[in-house]
Amino acid sequence: MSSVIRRTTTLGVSIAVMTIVSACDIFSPQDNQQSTKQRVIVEIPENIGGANAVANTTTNAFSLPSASMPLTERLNFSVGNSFFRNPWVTAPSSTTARDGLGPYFNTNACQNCHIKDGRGHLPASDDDNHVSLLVRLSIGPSSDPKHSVLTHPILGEQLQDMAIPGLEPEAKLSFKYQYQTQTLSGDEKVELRKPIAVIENTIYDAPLDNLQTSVRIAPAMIGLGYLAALSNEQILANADPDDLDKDGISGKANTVWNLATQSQDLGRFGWKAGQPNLKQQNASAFSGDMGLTSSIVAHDDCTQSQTDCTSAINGGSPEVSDKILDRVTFYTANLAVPLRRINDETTITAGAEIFQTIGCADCHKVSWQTPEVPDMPWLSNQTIYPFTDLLLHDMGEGLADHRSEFNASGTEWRTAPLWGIGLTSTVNSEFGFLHDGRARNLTEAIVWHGGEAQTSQQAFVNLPANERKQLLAFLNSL
Ligand code: HEC
Ligand code: HEC
Ligand SMILES: [Ca+2]
Ligand SMILES: [Ca+2]
Ligand SMILES: [Ca+2]
Repeated sequence: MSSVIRRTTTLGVSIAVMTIVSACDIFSPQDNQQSTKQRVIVEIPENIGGANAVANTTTNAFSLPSASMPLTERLNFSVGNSFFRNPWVTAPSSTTARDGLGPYFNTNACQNCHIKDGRGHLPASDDDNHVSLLVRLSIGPSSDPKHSVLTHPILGEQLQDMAIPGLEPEAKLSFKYQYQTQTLSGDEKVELRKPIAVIENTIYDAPLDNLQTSVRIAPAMIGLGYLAALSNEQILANADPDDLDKDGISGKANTVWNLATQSQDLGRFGWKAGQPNLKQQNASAFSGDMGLTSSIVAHDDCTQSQTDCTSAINGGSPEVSDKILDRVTFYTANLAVPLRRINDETTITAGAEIFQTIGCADCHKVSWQTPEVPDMPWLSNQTIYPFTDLLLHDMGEGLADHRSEFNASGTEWRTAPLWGIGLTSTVNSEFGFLHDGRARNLTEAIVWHGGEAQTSQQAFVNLPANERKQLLAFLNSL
C-alpha cells in the first residue's frame, strides 16, 4: 500500500483513503460496519471507453461508431443506424423491408425513445408526449423460468398506447406526481417527485384491479458492446447475494430466459437486467415497442383476447429479417463512449475520491477488462470504466415498482452505468434520471437511493456542500 491518508467526514467517521499503485493492493474489509469499510481508491483516467472512445461534446456525442472499428464494418453500422433511426410503416407497403408496424405499438422508430442514442424522459408538461418511455404490465411473478412475469390476460406484457389505423390503442396513458422534500446538510432543499402512471380508456374492458405497472425510460445506448462482451463468470465474481462479506451490499445476478438457446442465462440489459444479450433485447424491443416480429420474438404483444390485434394484417413472417436484426444489433454494440471532460482537475479528482470513499463504487463498479471478442476484435482486451457491476440491488421502497422480473424483485434494480452521464443534457435538453426518469438532476437521482445504498446516500446527504459539489463535478465529467 503506497500511502494511506486518514480523514474525517462530517459523519464523524474515519475513512481510510488509499492511493493505489497496483490492482493487487486489494484490502479486505476487517470490519462489518460499512462506515469503516476500507476501500481501494482508483484513479479514473480521461479515457473511460478504451480504444473505441471518441472525443465529442456535441449533441452527437452518443451517436459515433467505435473508434477502432475497421472501415470495412462501417457499412454494417450505418445500415443498422438507418433501421434504428428511420420510422417503420404499417403493412402493406411498398417498402417491404420496414413494414409491419403494430397493430399495437408505442412509437415507430427506436430512435424516438433512445433520443439521439441517449435516454428518454417523462413528459415535460401536460402537452408533451410520453413517447420515449414505456409501461410494463403484469399481474404477478411467474414461477415458469421461461417467463419474466404473469402477463395481463388482456393487455399483455406492455402497454401500447398507439395502434394502426382502424384499431383502438390499448389505453390512454398520462402521469400524475407525488412530491416530497428532503433536506441535505447546509439546509439545501431537494424536491423529489415520483411519477404514477394513469391508465384510462382500456380496450376490451380490461380489468385493472391486480395490475402491476413499471414505468421505464429508454436508457442511453453507449458502450453496450463492451457490457455484452463481459463473461458471465466476470459478472458473477462480484455477486454476493447473501452478503457473506457483511458490507451491506448484496449484488445478485438476474437469471433470465435465453430465447435462442432455450435455456436460463444471466441477465444484463434493461433496468432490471431482464435481457441476456443485445440481440434478444433488440428483438424484444422490435416486438414489444413497435409490433415487429423477428426470428427471436415471433409474436407481437397481442393477447388471444385482442382479436383485432390477432386478425390484423402483418408485414411478413418475420417482419424484421435476420439480416436487419443483425445489423441493428451490430449498431447497438458499437456506439462509442465519449472521453471525459476534465476542466477543473482538482475539484473533479476530489469528487472521484469521494465517489469511491462513500461507497458509490461498491455498486457502480469503476472498471472492467473486456475479454477476447472474436466477432468484434476491436472491443477485445480493453480497460473500460462503465461504473456498474451489472448486478441487481435492493434500492428500497422509494424506488420500488413492486413488480418482479424473473429473479429481480419489486425493489431491485440493476446498477445503472454512469459513463457519459455528464453529457446527458448536451445530447438532449429533455431527460430524466433513474428507471422512470423521475430525477430531474443528479442530486435528486442520488437522494432517491435507498435499501442497500442507504449508507452511501446518507453519506452524500451529510457531506459538506462543497464536497457534494465536487462529487457532482466528477459525475458531470463522465
Ligand atoms: C417506447 C420506447 C422504446 C423504443 C421504441 C425502443 N426502446 Fe430500447 N429501451 C426502452 C426502454 C424503456 C428500455 C429499458 C427496458 C427495460 O428496463 O427492460 C430499453 C432498453 C434498450 C436496450 C438495453 C440498454 C441497456 O442499457 O440495458 C437496448 C439495446 C435497446 N433498448 C435497443 C432498442 C432497439 C434496437 C430499438 C428498436 C428496435 C428500441 N430499443 C426501441 C425504450 C424503447
Ligand atoms: C447499492 C448499490 C448502489 C450504490 C451504493 C449506489 N448506487 Fe447509484 N444506482 C444504483 C442502481 C441500482 C441504480 C438504478 C436505480 C433506478 O433506476 O431505480 C442507480 C442509479 C444511479 C444514478 C442514475 C443513473 C441513470 O442512468 O439514471 C446515479 C447518477 C447514481 N446512481 C449515482 C450514485 C452515486 C453518486 C452514489 C454514491 C452516493 C451511488 N449511486 C450509490 C445502485 C447503487
Ligand atoms: Ca406487426
Ligand atoms: Ca399490450
Ligand atoms: Ca456484500
